[in-house]
Amino acid sequence: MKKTRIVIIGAGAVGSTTAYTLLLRERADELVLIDANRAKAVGDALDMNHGMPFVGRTKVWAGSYEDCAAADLIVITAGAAQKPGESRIDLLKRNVGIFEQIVDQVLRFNTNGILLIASNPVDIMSYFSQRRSGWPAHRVIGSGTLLDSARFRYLIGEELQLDSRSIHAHIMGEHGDSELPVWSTANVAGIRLALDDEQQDRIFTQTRDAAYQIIEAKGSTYYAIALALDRICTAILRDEGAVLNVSTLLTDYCGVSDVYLGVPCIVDRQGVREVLQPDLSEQERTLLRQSGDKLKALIQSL
Ligand code: 6V0
Repeated sequence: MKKTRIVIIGAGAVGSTTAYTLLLRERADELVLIDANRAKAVGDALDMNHGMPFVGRTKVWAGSYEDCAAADLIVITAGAAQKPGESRIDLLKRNVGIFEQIVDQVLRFNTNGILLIASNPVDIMSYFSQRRSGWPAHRVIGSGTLLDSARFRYLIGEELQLDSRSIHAHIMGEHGDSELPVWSTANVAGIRLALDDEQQDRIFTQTRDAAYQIIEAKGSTYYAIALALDRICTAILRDEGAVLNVSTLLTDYCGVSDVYLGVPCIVDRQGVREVLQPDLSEQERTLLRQSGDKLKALIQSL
């Protein structure tokens, strides 16, 4: 039996927490950590290996790009992160430079895996990685608005005193300031949510601005994104056909084309098997187009 291998490039706060989450949940046979700061990757691998008697079978090591050869999934969490007051877009130029090197290195050793991008601005970094790699878009996936949708569902759950897993609600568009809440389809058991305008505004504002609040408080966000990345990895490795709000290349989607945005997708062993188009309201379609236009303008400015 072929061993399942996940390579994580960037063993910073997000990368190492993701590795630890995958380890605890025994998602892969092999986890490889790669970082420009090799000592950090070596230290993390050692630290996690010392926990093996408590968790079991996963092999973890600090590796090199050659290890990408046998990888089923390559998760990129490397690069600059937001500082207090910075938007995700402020990271663009720095992270494009870093991604040029990383994607080229991966391509030397792997041509048929799946790239899962988390570094910000995640939609543009995913678009860039797809273009640079030349891989089919279904195999280059961004974490998109999966985390934002989880924040949204959590906050709605708190408001209605319901388990967030029973809330069906989506954030779509950019993982960032132009994202939009899809209230028109949000439901519990097929019943529309009983939330007034004030509640909706407050919940969406808190969702959209959550990262700013956490970064102000403790410097970076990593637990929830690690769980979101674990969710995507699992959907892929177990061929689940799960519907997740990941970032994917859009073609004539509510009038949006040639840009990556977070939308509901069916995710399985192929990566994004199908892009789903919910029945959005006219206002939501307009907001989605505006989100796409914003990112396209930024891509053109590169
Ligand atoms: P961090 O803790 O600074 O870690 C970044 C890591 O990348 C460091 O260990 C660096 O050494 C490493 N690195 C830098 N350049 C390279 C390179 N060329 N090759 C290999 N490794 C390199 O940042 P943190 O982990 O907090 O954030 C990483 C990225 O994830 C940032 O761009 C964040 O904005 C982004 N996030 C994305 C989220 C999402 O929902 N998609 C959520 C949270 C953070």
